Amino acid sequence: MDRKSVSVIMGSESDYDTMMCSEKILTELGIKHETLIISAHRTPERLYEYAKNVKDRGIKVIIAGAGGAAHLPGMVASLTSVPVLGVPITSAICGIDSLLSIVQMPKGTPVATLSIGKPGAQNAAIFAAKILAQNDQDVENKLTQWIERQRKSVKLKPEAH
Ligand code: RP5
Repeated sequence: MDRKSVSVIMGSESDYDTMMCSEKILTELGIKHETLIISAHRTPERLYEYAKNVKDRGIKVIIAGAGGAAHLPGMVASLTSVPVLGVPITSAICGIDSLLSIVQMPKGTPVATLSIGKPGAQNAAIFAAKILAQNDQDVENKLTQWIERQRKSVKLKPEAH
């Protein structure tokens, strides 16, 4: 499939160090994706245009990273039926603000919220792959192989023993 199926968005270029962890896993799984900076409070028009068109462009899952007040994932989710996976970016208060902001969406506009920082960005990509795998055998196969490699990488004992 040539079309990009996952959109990775973030509120600032400063989020990219975290969000590149999503990109890395999507690439490993052969999932075509795009990466964009969309600030909910600095570029609201860009946010609106993006969210209104994202489904028509064939995007199946959105991974949205944001820090601080972190309203990007929720705002995008309010404008599209494409599922949004939120990644709280580490902030001045360790990302607790970002986590609570994203996870505490009021009823009616859900954002599936991952853990803070790079582990969350990685898991968001794996979760996106699991969603896509429901209708894509190639993604299912690559994901199964990826999980198997992860399983094999865990040693039984620490190196020193
Ligand atoms: C949020 O504010 C971004 O998602 C970022 O995590 C945070 C800080 O942005 P910068 O001041 O680094 O641009 O909008």
